Amino acid sequence: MALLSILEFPDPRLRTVAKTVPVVDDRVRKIIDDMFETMYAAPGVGLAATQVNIHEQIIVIDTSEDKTEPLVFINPQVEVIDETLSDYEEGCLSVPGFYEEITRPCHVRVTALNRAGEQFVMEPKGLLAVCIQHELDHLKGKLFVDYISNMKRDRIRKKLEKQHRSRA
Ligand code: QAP
Ligand code: CO
Repeated sequence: MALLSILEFPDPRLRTVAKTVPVVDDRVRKIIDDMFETMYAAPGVGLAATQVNIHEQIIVIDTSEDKTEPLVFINPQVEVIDETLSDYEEGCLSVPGFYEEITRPCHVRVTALNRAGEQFVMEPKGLLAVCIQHELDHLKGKLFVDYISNMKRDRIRKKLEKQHRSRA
């Protein structure tokens, strides 16, 4: 296993649209294992392949309290079941240190492949539903800061750019 480095906003590579995974083989399972290691180490509750500069449709999530419920979503499709909106204070490993209330549909249906390449369906609500929508956005090159005002996003961008300069 290996720790992967996480791209940070406003890195333009975070805007890449991910490709469909053609076949779920050992190459893909190695990426998944490295993504879990990276997410748990952070620590985080969700990570999309885009964030580690791999532009394929792969998401890992674990929203459980004791970090014992790893979920893998390959080539995920999301449909809204209940359009009722709910707010959640979201963060992102690619936007470290910043959190904002984001409004999204509260109940979705997700169809995806698991790490064995088998199709499954889930109908999450609550944090898991939020997390899946957030991670699916990454695969489309979208970030949670795209939903907030330009002024707030610019402020976050400037602070992160300053941190990146002082790190270089
Ligand atoms: C996405 O985010 C998410 O700023 C996953 O300094 C988050 O795991 C979806 C993290 C909330 C729904 C609700 C963020 C770690 C982790 C930070 C994460 C940080 C350290 C974020
Ligand atoms: Co994120």
